[in-house]
Amino acid sequence: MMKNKRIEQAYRLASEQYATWGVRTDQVLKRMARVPVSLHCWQGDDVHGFETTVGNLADGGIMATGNYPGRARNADELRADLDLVWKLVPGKHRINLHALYAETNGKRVERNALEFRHFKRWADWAKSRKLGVDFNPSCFAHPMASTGFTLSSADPAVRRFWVEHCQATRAISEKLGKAVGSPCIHNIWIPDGMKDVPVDRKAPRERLEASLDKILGPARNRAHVRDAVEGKLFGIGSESYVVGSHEFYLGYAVKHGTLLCLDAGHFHPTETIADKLSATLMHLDEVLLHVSRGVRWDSDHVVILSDDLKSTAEEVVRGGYLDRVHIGLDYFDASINRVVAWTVGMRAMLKAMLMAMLEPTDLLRKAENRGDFSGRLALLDELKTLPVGAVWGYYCEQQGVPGGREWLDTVRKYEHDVQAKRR
Ligand code: RNT
Ligand code: ZN
Repeated sequence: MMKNKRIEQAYRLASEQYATWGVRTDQVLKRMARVPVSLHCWQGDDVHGFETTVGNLADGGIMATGNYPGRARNADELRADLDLVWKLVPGKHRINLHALYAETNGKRVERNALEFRHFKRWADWAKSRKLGVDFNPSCFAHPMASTGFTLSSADPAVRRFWVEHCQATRAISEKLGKAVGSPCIHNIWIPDGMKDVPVDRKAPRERLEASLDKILGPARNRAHVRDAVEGKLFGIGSESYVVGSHEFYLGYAVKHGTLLCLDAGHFHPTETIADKLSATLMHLDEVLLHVSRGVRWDSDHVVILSDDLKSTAEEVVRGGYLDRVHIGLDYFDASINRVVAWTVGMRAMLKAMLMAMLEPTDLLRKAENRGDFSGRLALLDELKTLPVGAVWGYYCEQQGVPGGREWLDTVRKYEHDVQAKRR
C-alpha cells in the first residue's frame, strides 16, 4: 500500500484513461525501472576534477560559466552530492566519470600513467550503490592540449602522450566494467580543431585515425568495455574546423564497429539528434547519447523537458532501441545549485522516457500508414494532455523517491547544512 492514498487514486484514474488508448501503465512502469541513465559526474564541480595542477578548460573548447557557491572540491564531496541525487530520482542508474576525477592521494600522476587503482574508490562506491560506471579519457585542460590538438597533433610526442592516455583509460574502463558487473562505455572526445580556416583538413584526420587505431585496435572484452567516439561541429576556438567531425566518426564507427556518441549540442542548431537514431542505427549496433541542451549554441544548459528531449526519447522507444541506445547526460551549469542541476536533468530525462513509453505508438503508426495525417496530427496533440503527472508521481512513490516539487526542499536543506559550508 502506498503512503499517499491520493497518489494511488490519481494513478488508478490515469491508468484507466491510458487503457482507453490501449496502453498498459503497469507494464510501462515495470520496463521504466530498467532504463538506466548515465549521470555525468562533471556537473558537480564544473568539470574541474581533482588533479593537482588544473589546466584551462576553455582551451578544450568547453566552458562552465557561473560561480554559484558549494561546488564539490574532492571526490568524497562529489560522491556525497551524488548520493543525494540518487535519493531524488527513480530507478537504478549509472555514473559517468572522466579521467580528471582520479584519486591519487595528493600525488601528481600523469594522465598517461593512470591506473585502475586511481578509480578503485569510485568503483567500490558504485558497486555498493549498484550503479553502472562509464568512463572518458580527459583530452583537455592540460598543458599537452594547450595547442588545441591532442590525438591529431602534428607533434608526435603530443600524439603519443594522448594515445597513451586513452590506452590507459580504456584499460581502466575494462576493469571498471568488470568490477561493477556491467559494461563500461569508454567514450573518446577530443577538442582538436582550428579557430580559423584551415588549409589542410586532411592530414589531422589521417593522424586522428591512426591514433584511434592504436587505442582501439587491441581487442577487449565487450562484456566489460564498449568503445564510443564523439564528434562535434564546432567548439570555442575550433569554430572553423573540428578534426573529429560527425562524418569522420560515423564512418569510423561503422568501419570498426564502435559505438557512436551523439551529443545533442554538437550539430547545427536546427538539427536534432532525434532524427539521427533511426539513421545511424541502420548501420551501427549501438549508440551513446550525450543529452544536453544548447541555447543558441552548444552551451550545455541543464536538460529540461523540452520538445527536443521528448522527441529524442520518443525515437528511442518507437524504434525499439531501448537496449541499443545508451542514455547519458552531458551539461554543466555553474550558476545554480549543482545538485539541483543534476536532479532536474535526470528527472526530465526520465519523464521524457516515461512519456514516450506511454505513447500508443501502434495507433499512431496505423493512422500514418493509412495516410491519415489529419488523424495522426490530432491524436498526437490530444496525447499531450493525458495525465502523465499522475503516472510519474506513482512511479516515484513506488521507487521510494519524491514525486513532486518537495525534492527541492531536500536539496535546500542539504545546501544549507553541507554545500554552503564549503569555502
Ligand atoms: C564536449 C563534449 C564532451 C564533454 C565531456 C566533459 O563538447 O560534449 O562530451 O562535454 O566529455
Ligand atoms: Zn558530450
